Amino acid sequence: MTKILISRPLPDAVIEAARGRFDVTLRDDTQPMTDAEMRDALVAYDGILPTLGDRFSADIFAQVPNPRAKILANFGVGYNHIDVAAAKSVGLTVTNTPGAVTDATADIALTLMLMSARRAAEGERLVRSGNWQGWHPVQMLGLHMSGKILGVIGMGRIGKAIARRAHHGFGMDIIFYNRSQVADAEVAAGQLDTIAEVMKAADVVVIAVPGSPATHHLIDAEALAEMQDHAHLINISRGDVVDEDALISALKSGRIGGAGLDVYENEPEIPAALRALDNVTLLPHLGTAALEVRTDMGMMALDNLVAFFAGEAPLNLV
Ligand code: 8YV
Repeated sequence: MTKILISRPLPDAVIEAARGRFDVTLRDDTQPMTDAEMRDALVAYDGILPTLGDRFSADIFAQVPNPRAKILANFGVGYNHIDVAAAKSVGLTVTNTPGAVTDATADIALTLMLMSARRAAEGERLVRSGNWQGWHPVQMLGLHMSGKILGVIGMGRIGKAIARRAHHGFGMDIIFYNRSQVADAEVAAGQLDTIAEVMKAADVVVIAVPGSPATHHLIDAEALAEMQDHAHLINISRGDVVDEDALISALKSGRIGGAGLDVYENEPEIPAALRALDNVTLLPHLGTAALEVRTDMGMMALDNLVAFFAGEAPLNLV
């Protein structure tokens, strides 16, 4: 029977379905795999279902040039933790789980947009502190989000789902930057030529590009400097797409209105300087954290494994 390693505990339904198809080893640890575990897994299993944080780097593959494993069926759409070119060079196929994550990730973007614009986390901290003195007309005034301009950086599946929600739910006008021309943005939306133009014009900017070496620090000090001083930056993609130090400076100096983050440069380490700021909302990478979504992601990863071992092309090749 085909031997599969699942690198983290997953929803029961996924494990059960996996056990019906494969000889499954479940790694009962919520922490990322160590280098040694990754090397051993490549030698001992036919397929691996890894996820965020399992850093299958070029180094790992260089140390296992003839792996028994033939597929890494990633749990999650983002696969920046896998060096795909190096994986392919030693004969591995890599798949991911797009589609399954889209709506939930867009929902978290909207959560952060509202939390940041309306100072929800700061307000919650105030209530919990016991120091709230009661309502008054000019207390904790935030940015009224309805009808404002949303700038989306990266108009892929998730960017479009965010734009739909913002436009139809909050009457926001949508502008966006995308590396290639987007023929169908699904809502009325203006594609601008540069990131700088979007940063300058938007009241809220959402980052929705995939993490990769090409998007590392795509949003740097220069890009942040284009933003209006009342504007908010939201990141639901990968932490290193935004230069975290530059963002901290922009927030500290009040250069921008606020930020909402679900992802960080060195998860789970969050700089103390960021945690100390009131004008930033910090979520612990909750993008897809709902049981049915995580189940769908697991089932999609399994479908990719099943297709691969049946000799078919998996639907979600990367
Ligand atoms: C996942 C995500 O839950 O799918 C992704 O890429 O960012 C998350 O929502 C997590 O990263 C596991 O892949």
